[in-house]
Amino acid sequence: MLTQQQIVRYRRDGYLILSGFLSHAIVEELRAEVARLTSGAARLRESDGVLDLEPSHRPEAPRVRRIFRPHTVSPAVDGLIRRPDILAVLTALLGPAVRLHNSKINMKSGGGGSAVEWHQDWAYYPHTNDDLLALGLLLDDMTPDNGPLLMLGGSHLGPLYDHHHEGYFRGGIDVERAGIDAARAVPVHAPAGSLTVHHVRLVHGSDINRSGADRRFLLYELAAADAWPLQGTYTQFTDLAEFDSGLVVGAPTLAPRLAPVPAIIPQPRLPGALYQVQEGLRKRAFGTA
Ligand SMILES: O=C(O)CCC(=O)C(=O)O
Repeated sequence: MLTQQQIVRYRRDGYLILSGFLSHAIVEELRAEVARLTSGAARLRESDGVLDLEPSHRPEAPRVRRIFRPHTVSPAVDGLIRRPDILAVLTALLGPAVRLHNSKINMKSGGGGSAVEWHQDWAYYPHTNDDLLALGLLLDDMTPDNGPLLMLGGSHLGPLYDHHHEGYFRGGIDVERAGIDAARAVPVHAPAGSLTVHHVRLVHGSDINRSGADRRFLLYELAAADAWPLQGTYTQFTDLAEFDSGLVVGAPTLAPRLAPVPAIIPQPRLPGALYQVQEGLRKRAFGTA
């Protein structure tokens, strides 16, 4: 359960860090799932529907950048988001009905695993209201040198920044041009098993992994059930049954709640998900491997 103080802090800062929320046994179970899901990487020459590979990947030296939608291929990942203690966090922040629309595991391998350039998730998937958040589970400690998540407190209450460059949606913010003081971002330094929560409009990013060990981070993207995705964004579904099957708590609705929120259309877009889209950014805030 979240305290009233934590809820107030989330509304003010746009993020929470819940240190040591889950046990070591659960972290171990999920690490075993990561090992299972990535075990075929050595057979891949290029990314497929489940594994996104680092540019430096070679079949003889496999390097996975991201596991796409692990909740669809791992009962353990799907089950975790439905735990009563996690649902209590979600309903405290999003209301009584919550839908899971995506999940991912960012692998950030030791020795240069990819950075995530500054961005707002909202730029990728605007909805009719902004009661959306990402809930993250640290599968490894986040430390100063392994590319910890960086959160720019309060930025969820500010503007939606430009994520286009040279006529294409590139999914990243030029913080200098936007006048953002990125130096005041708070790094998540917390042990494996900790949870992070960040608001969909919060500016965040993370550097490459400069340590020798992996920094694996499981993220779930969640929405209030009455937030309806705008057409042509990164939230995709085939039909209403599939859309509603994402509900992790509460009842579905056919009545979207319309709020006066800013939006940009993440088009024209290039193929691929975040890392690939951001590769097109000419100016990068973080390093490349
Ligand atoms: O893995 C990270 O450090 C950042 C994750 C993130 O912002 C994303 O995948 O959208």
